[in-house]
Amino acid sequence: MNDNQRSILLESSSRFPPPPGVKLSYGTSGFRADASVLQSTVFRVGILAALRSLKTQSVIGLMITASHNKVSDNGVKIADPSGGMLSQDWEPFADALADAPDSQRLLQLVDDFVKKENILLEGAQSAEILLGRDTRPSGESLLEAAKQGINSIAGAVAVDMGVLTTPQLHWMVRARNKSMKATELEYFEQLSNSFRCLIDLIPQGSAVNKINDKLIVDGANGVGGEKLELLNKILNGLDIEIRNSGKQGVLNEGVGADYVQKEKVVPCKFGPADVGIRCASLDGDADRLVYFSVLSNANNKIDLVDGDKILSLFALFIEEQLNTLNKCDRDTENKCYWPTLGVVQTAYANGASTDYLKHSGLEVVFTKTGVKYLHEKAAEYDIGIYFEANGHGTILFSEGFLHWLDGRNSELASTSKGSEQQKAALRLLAVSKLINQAVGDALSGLLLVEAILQHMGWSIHRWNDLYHDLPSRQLKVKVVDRTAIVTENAETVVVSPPGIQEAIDAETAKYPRGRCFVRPSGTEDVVRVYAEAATQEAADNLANSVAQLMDQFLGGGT
Ligand code: NG1
Ligand code: ZN
Repeated sequence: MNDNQRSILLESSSRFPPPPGVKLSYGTSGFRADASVLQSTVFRVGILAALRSLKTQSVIGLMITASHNKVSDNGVKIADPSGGMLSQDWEPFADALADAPDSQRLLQLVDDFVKKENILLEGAQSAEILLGRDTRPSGESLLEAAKQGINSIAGAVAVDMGVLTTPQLHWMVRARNKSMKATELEYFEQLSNSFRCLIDLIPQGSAVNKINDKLIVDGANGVGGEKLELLNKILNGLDIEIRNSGKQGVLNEGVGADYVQKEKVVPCKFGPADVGIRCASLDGDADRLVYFSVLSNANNKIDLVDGDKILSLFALFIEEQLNTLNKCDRDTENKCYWPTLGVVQTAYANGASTDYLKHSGLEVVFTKTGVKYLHEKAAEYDIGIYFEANGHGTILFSEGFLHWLDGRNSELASTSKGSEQQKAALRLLAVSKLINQAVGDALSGLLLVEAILQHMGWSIHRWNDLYHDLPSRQLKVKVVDRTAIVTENAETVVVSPPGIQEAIDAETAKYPRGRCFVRPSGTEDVVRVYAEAATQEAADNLANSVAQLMDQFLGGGT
């Protein structure tokens, strides 16, 4: 590092001293904390993003959001060149940078790291970072801190893309690195064109009951509602009413996908007048989506249609199209190609969904919680479908399969244009364009759900009847040090501290169809307890008694 670069870094970092006593780690979804302590962290992530762009010689993304957390929190995460999450082998450097106690130590870390990674500084190469933020009031000044971090690395340029959903920013990074246009307009056009394509391919005779034509969307008072309003203007074929779009009401307070999924009650501004209507809820940065319908005579209770059921709907549709496409007759026998198809879940997936998917003949695999793990696993298949129960997920198509599919479609277009086989090929191609290949995206997921429901002629109730969820309960427990819990086997087994797993097993064994696991959250300072059992009361009891065990073993926090 030359003297000039050294003095720029020293000078700029001295303007962003780390708050004393705050130690952060790059968790399931970047750094998250109360917004008031994040200036220094975000500045340093700006430096990290610039180095990542120099190293990969690609466009990198930096998103400022704390998703479903309360409005006073914020966070920052990096989008890698593919549009996915930051490569895991850079996470320890991210942690070290964030926790460097002063400018000198920060400088030393950067110096050592660029040597180790052979990154050329001093402006010999250029770097470009796309910046986005959600609607949180703290976003603007944090974005400024990120810019200053980026600008303190010679040759790095920050491009402010404004207020975006998290998946929009990831999509833009991916598009830019494929030399495609990457504005919001292009994003909206890709979604609306591929949605239209799926609607135009709906078989004659599929008709959703008139009453179910309308969809009401809860925008979590965040960026998703705002963007859906824009997208809705260029869509046709959907009747969408948007509530909690952020003009009044507080972000994520009594609204949003996380609230609806965890509490299983209606969000604000929904109530008895909505009984029977198809409803959906986005989270604060619009990378999660759940559906629900309001139950009659049941105080704000809902029938939840969660990420597991969205996954099941997508998997059914994809399988149906593959079967149609590969309906071999004598002429085409040698043209059949069965892509590998895998479904990826976490331990939070409802046990009934896993049973359903397996009975449908699908390959189901499990990973640790956190999109980065699910995404990585799904990418091992020609078609990988992943979802967290909380509504975060997408479908990944391998380049090889898409290449084959494109060729097969052209062939069918010349030999049997308009045949069922060709339509199936076109549908799969449209799905690959509609669904966000970079990361889970509530807006594109919503359009795919809507297109499939219309294709099947299904109401939300018919969809929800695919299988019946086992009753479950999730609790958060404050403990002195959540990192004391160490897990294995996709987080289903606690290996340390000793004795905990045995105690959980003994509790679980008391309940028919009981299943329970605990893990430290990657985004909040809590231990999460998940329990499932044959009845709601049993699931509640199991969760409560395991929460007490956490207290006993780990000591209650403040
Ligand atoms: P943590 O806080 O690590 O449980 C939560 C979600 C994850 C994921 C991340 C990122 C649950 C139980 N956990 O992680 O699935 O979505 O947030 O937003 O929903
Ligand atoms: Zn989110």
